[in-house]
Amino acid sequence: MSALLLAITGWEPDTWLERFRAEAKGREVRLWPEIGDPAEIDYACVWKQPAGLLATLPKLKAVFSLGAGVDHLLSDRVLPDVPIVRIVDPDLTRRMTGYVALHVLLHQRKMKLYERERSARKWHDHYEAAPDQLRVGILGAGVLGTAAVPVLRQLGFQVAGFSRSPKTIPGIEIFSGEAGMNAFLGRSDILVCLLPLTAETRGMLSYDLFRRLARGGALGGPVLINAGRGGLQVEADILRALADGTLIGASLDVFEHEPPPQTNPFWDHPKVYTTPHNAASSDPKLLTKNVMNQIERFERGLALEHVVDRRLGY
Ligand code: NDP
Ligand code: OXD
Repeated sequence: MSALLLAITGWEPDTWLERFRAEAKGREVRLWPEIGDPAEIDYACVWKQPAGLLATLPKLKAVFSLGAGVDHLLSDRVLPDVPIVRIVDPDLTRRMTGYVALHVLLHQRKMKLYERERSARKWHDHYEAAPDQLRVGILGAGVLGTAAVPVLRQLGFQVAGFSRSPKTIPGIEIFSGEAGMNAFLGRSDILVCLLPLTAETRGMLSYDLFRRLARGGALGGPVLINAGRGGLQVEADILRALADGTLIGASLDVFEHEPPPQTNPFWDHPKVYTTPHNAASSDPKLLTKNVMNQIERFERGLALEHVVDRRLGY
């Protein structure tokens, strides 16, 4: 018997179960907590799985995160020593590109101001900085960050990126290292964060970092867009920076606590757009095939793709 286990919390599991059953070609698909005999499970596909669960599966060959991020998975202290694979998929990537372009434009086009004026029935065309006057900085120039670059450039924005290791991406400057970080932040009017949450990146979006962003840019001050993880941001620092003008606006798709408590000030902050961690949602109708293709490759003796480096945490 060879079975695939789905262990999903925080998302509705029914469509995943239905899709995996349709795609799994004869393999039994089980949904946690109905795991049956643990020794029959070869593969686990997870989103925020219960801690300790994976270590109880003695024949496990690989674990698949049902999203691009794996912080939820790696926070389990007792993981078995098998490959951990994350989602890299054109659908998810396009969704994130759409989110990034949308939010960069919302800030460039002063949509908060127009929303306020609309509710006061005020008709006034304000000066808007042209895209080519604005410098977007992609903090985390990985799969998702890099994909947004050509779209932003097509819209006219000046774009640069930052990655942990030095790399080249044709047509844009990629910064890395501590000196690179200062230069990168100092040329960013709109900071788009698409970092993974790791021991190194936790709390990186702090007041100290916001202070190092570009001053005197065409928007009148810098803007933060975070679609990485809530643990990257220090929310008290974002509030302080918005209050004293260190930031003039923000778009937050992710939060320190999700869902944020009803008392969280971002719910109705006049300078902030919030969304419920859906910048790039995983679509079970498309991503189940992605995971099954990987399993087929693996069973044909080919290497799994997009395997996570546990030491780096992403
Ligand atoms: P990648 O692994 O492809 O890219 C991560 C990027 O971050 C890389 O450029 C990497 O550098 C850089 N990085 C990692 N650690 C550091 C560090 N300490 N300092 C500076 N840069 C660093 O991931 P993806 O692009 O696929 O996804 C990024 C994140 O987006 C996910 O981890 C997840 O948290 C989030 N996400 C959010 C979603 C949402 O709906 N809000 C949906 C999907 C993902 P290097 O290139 O050198 O490795
Ligand atoms: C992901 C997410 O990591 O949806 O894919 O957050």
